[in-house]
This record gives sequence, structure tokens and C-alpha cells, in this order.
Amino acid sequence: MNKMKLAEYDPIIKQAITKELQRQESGLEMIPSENFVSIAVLEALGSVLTNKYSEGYPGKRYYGGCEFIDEVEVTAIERAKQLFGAEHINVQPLSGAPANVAVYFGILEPGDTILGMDLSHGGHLTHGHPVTYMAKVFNFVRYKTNAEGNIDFDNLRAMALEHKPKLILVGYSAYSREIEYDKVKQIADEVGAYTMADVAHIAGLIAAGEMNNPVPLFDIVTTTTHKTLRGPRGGMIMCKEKFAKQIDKAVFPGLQGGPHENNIAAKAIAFKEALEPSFKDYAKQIKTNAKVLERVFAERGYKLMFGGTDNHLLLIDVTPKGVTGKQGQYALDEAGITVNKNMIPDDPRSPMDPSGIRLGTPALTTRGMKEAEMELIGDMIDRVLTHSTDHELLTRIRAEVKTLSARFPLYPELAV
Ligand code: DSN
Repeated sequence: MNKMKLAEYDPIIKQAITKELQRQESGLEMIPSENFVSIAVLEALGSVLTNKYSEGYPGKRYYGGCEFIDEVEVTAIERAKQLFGAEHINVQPLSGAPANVAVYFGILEPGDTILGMDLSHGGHLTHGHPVTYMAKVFNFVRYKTNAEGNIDFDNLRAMALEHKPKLILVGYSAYSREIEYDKVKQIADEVGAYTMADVAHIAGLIAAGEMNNPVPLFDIVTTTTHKTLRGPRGGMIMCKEKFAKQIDKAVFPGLQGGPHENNIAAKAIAFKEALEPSFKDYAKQIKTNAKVLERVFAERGYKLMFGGTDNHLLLIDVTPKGVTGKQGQYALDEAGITVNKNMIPDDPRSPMDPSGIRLGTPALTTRGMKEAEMELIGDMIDRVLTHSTDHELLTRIRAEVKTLSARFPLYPELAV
């Protein structure tokens, strides 16, 4: 076995990790699906649990030597149940996409109809976008938001009555409003459809009681664990007890092999952190920070999709400022502010160069930034987007970004 430290053995990889650490520390991370995990979570990810195979579930494994792995996985499940009030939880999905795919195969038959939201209105690729393989297996039909940016429940009901879906899917990647799960459930009951919510983006806000929780109402709820929930990169499925067997079988052996138990340990730690009272303050501050940005951008004449935000993110049409989403993203990158270009509802432009940018506050809030910093950052973003080709200005804003981020150290423990 190689006994050398990473820096000695593989300087290429070590330097890339160090540079990425410096990038994260010196910039402003505003991709709404990203966050910074704790040192304890990092420690579990890099632990010896990565060495172990453990196909199966606690108490029912196909391999020997799983007694400590079982402790880890049971702890993760129990904590997640406490956080969300779920009847049954599977913590093995490797990420959000496989969690969703496992649900489709677990409770549906090929050819069944799924009613999910259009990608440009805030839906996710795995909710039936034609480029995914799932779209070859299941019949996805897509609903949209209305002109005010709300889910159009009349249209959703009409579509449900017309297409008779087996599954109605809510929960989005670029949608900034609260979701009325009870209205969706009513429609699903009327047409005999299962209900599924993919709460990947807002799981942390739900766990903290800052957004509606679909878990008590819906049949199935999927999430990733690395967004607002601030855990390791991974997925999770919560469901009613009556779906437990189907879901577990769909994850393993249906779709995956050995679970990544180092990752499941890190999930357990993140869930413990999310159960702390301070996590509620964190979730509240995420929303407060997003509201400040909403006001700053509205005051400066930006077009906010869905009319604003109830959660952690904003989807902004930047074309009235004379830039495309791609140009906006690149200019912001140059200034050290990381966002992503994003389609806006019924975007006339292409996904590779859409009209919008999507940005959010979970990662900045983890660093301890509050309202005053959001005012500054809103102003910086506006200046970048308004003068996106003025490279001198972008360099000056880059310096402002560095000064601001230096006031909020991220991982002093990892300093090199
Ligand atoms: N990539 C995630 C996001 O940014 O929303 C969703 O898969």
C-alpha cells in the first residue's frame, strides 16, 4: 500500500484540491444547489468506511463484517426520520438522479404516465426531459407555471384528468415559490395517481420548518443531501411504509450495487447538525438573505421569474440588461461570483445560452453572511451585469469580492 502523504505522492491532485479550496474561500459561491459541509462531514467522507462493501440493508447484508456499517446506516435513517417525520427512509441512493429513477422503477411499470413540471419552468432533467433515458421508458407529460409564476392548478388538474398519470411529480430545481402540496394531493387523489415530491433544493428549509413539508402528505419524497441540507453529495428516498419494500428493492438490487457507507456516515452527521437549534437560524437566514437580493434586484429593474422568492433562490431574466445568461455567468465568474446560466419559463433562447441566471444564498449563509453583505453582493452583481465587457471594472470587483470573502473564513482548519 502506498504510505506517502497525498502532497508527496500526487502533487497534481493535491494542488488541484488546494486550488479548489482557495477558489471556494476567495469567491462568492451563489449556485443555489451548492453548499459547504462541516469538517466533521469531510472527515467521515475520507474515512475507512470507503473500504467496505455492504450490499443489502441493516441486518440483511450479503457480506460479512457489516456490524459497524449497520450502526452507521441505522443512525442515518433514524436521524432523517426525526428531521422529516418519515415512515420509511432509504439513505443509499448515490445522488438525486438515481433516487428519482429508483422511485419510477419501484412503483411504476414501463409506459406509465408521469406528470411533472417543464424544465424551463423550474423542473428537473430527471422529471422527464426528453434527453434522459427515463423519457424512453415512461410517458412524461409536463405542466407549467402561470403568467404570475405560480403553479397553475387548474391546468394541472385538467392535464391530470386528460392524461390519467400514475404519478404526479412536484419539487423543482429553479422554482422559487412555496409549494401547496395539499392541492396537488387533492388532484392526485381525484385521478388515482401517486404523489412524489423531489425536494432536493429545499430539504434543509423543510427540515428546519421554514417551508411546507410534503412528507406527511405525499407517498414518496426524494432529496439530495448536499444542497440546503448541507450534507455530503448523495440522495435519499422517504416514503410511506406501504411503499418501503418496493423502494428498497428498486434501489438495491434494482439499480445500485454496494452503498457508499462513508457517504452515509457523512449524511448521518449532517442530519445531526440539521437537528441542532442553530440549523433553524441558518435556514431562516437563507430566506432572509434571498429576500434582500430579491429587493435589490427588483429596485434595479431586473425581471424576477415567478415574481420573487419564498425560498433560497432567484431566477432572473438578464436579457433586459443587454446580456444573455451565458455572458452574465462568464462576467460574474471573472469577478469571482459563481452563479449558473439557466432557462427562464418558455425561454426563446437555447439551454447553452439561455436568458436567465439562477443564484441562491445557502453557501454564503453558511459562511455567516447576512443582510448587509447581501446588499453589497447585489450591488456587485448589478455592476457586473451592467458592464459585463468592462474587464477593468470586473477586476476591481474581483478585488472587492476577495476582501469581502476574507472577512468570512471558510475552512481555517484546512489552511495551507
Ligand atoms: N444540479 C442540480 C442543480 O443545480 O439544481 C440539480 O440536479
